[in-house]
Amino acid sequence: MPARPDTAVAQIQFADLQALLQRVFVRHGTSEAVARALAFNCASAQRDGAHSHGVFRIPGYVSTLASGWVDGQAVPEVTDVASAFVRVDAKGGFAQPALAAARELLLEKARSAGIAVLAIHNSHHFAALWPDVEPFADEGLVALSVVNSMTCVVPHGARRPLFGTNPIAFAAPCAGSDPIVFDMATSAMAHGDVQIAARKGEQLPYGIGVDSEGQPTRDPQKILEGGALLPFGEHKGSALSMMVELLAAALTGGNFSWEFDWSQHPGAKTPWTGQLIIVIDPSKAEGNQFAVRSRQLVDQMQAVGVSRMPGERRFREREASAREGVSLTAQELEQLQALAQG
Ligand code: NDP
Ligand code: PYC
Repeated sequence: MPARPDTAVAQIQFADLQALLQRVFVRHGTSEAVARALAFNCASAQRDGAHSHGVFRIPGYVSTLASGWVDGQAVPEVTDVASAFVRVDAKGGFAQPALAAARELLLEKARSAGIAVLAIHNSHHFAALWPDVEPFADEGLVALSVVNSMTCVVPHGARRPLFGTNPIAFAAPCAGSDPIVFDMATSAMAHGDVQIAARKGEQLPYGIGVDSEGQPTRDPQKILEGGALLPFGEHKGSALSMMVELLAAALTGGNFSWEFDWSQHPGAKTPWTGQLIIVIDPSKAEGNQFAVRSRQLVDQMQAVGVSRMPGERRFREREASAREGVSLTAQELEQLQALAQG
């Protein structure tokens, strides 16, 4: 039978997608707890149209688990270090279950001290970062997170790649609306989007990456095969990427983006690094008016012409998914069903 074209769209309810992904993860070697955390993250990204970190990532998770590079059964070890500092050793497993294991303690500390830090190390993060911070804003808190990834970005002014694509995610409550959330790679483009462009045979704008000779290229394949990405905004994005390496690796005890060697694990795709999350309780701030002040800021931004807030596209896609089901291609759905069984 000819393969179904990859353009046919399938709709699936969010809960069903989550359950299907959970079966895929368990079938390929994770514990139920790890599967739950990863499936929620991945299904949420697909639901919100964050396609570079939705079901597109599943083959990478599966090949990584098969390679023995990540421990899908790891049980994170949480340490209560100080009044506002929690440390988690993810034990070579994924970062999301490490966050889940420490979340209650982190919340308790943030509410009592006004601020708390969660430092995760010995962890693999292969996902969008906003699902890690947005739930804190839903509870009235402000959250900032950074994670470093794998060497593929040339620091501004350098000749060779060193940094990862190193995203920064931020979430804050806003009175009368969804929280304010942004989540952005500090590279000119996320590695996942370069892969998607290569798969589609599309050219990129200049300024995204270089080829193996360090020459500017618009060809995503050349960036992926021996080339590298550039930071966004030249020295400014480069400085932010450096900050992410410091906070996510040096401060947590995790690997810098260049410090791990996965060459003995063919199929390994998940960076083995660290993640930092800072949670602030704005009820401690002067006047306890943070969410109202957020609203005023958004209103003023809109008054001067901002027609699209960061996070707004995702919230719109989320509403559409709730009405019509989460979209993926028929081929992706068939692949997930096969992976859940075989
Ligand atoms: P984008 O450039 O697509 O978006 C970055 C942010 O800007 C989002 O919050 C987005 O909101 C917002 N935005 C986009 N366009 C506009 C606009 N025109 N006006 C106002 N706001 C806008 O994200 P990236 O490609 O940089 O990152 C994609 C994902 O990759 C992230 O989720 C990131 O966490 C993930 N990633 C993960 C890594 C890891 O190691 N785990 C490494 C690198 C990236 P909206 O969401 O509504 O579109
Ligand atoms: O898209 O750059 C990326 C990325 C790296 C690790 C996970 N996603």
